[in-house]
Amino acid sequence: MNKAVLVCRAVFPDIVDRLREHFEVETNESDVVWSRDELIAHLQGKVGVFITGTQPIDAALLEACPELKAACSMAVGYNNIDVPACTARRVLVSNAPDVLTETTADFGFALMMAAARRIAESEHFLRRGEWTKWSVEGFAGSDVHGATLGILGMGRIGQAIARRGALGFGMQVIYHNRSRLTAATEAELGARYVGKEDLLRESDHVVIVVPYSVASHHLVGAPELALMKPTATLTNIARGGIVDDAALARALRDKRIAAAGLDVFEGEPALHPALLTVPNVVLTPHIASASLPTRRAMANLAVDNLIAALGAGPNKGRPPTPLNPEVLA
Ligand code: 8YV
Repeated sequence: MNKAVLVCRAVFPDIVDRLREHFEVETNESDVVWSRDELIAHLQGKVGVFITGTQPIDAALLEACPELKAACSMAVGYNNIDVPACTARRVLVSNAPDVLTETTADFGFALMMAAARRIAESEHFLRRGEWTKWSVEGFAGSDVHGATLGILGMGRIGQAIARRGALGFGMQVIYHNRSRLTAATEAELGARYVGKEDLLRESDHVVIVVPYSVASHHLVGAPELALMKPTATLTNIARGGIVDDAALARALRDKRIAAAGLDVFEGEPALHPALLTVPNVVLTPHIASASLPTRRAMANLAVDNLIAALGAGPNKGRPPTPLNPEVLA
């Protein structure tokens, strides 16, 4: 009998068919968001699982699913996966880097521009039928071109945003990251390394692209917002929990900062209710990587990893983007 694998969420049928060439596949066509217990129940008898960025793959789940050998995610962020616990049980895990970098950077830039130029706020005004006359200061926001762009987190997506800012919009790019880029990369990007506090003080537009971890929880809260210029914007396309949403809603209400763009939220898909009451924030439902070609590329990469990790296909035993390649040894 073929090995059995599980696909946790509804995924492009033709991409799931690639798994059917090698395995018996259980899908979730109605796209139910399973609870942990439901996920564990569906995983019984499965050696592999296709996951997204939200299913928790941790020690307790592995304990309850002893046959599992591979968990392959279509997300680049993997804070839902306990990699050491997987390694300890010799479960191969993979994420989906690179394929979403440019699409996600496009979106981060768009969200930052929408916040700076008050696009969502003015559209809501128009839809409410409140536009009765043009006015000199109506929805006057801040400029993006020539402004100082502060990037918190300078991985692949941060660097792609830096290029857009420096090359496309003549921005001065500053960044803060756990590790500093090489001088050559800094020169190529036109980016200057600064401390976190200096970044918050100097930036006209702050964009957050750090991975979520205990260390980045509430990386930006009330004390950090207090350092920012009152004309500045804050954009978060990384993960909910990196920004203290309650503190941000207060800062937006009090005009401590001018505007924000948020694609990710603490406890999403729930939102902090105060965010819905402030007009100067653009809110989107975690869609930064959501172009059709990119979502397909992400799903295909997860499938490539799963097929190879389970010893099938042309790359058998050599998944392209493993997080714990040591389990393959
Ligand atoms: C995904 C993301 O849409 O890749 C990530 O880390 O946050 C998004 O691009 C989502 O997590 C896919 O599961």
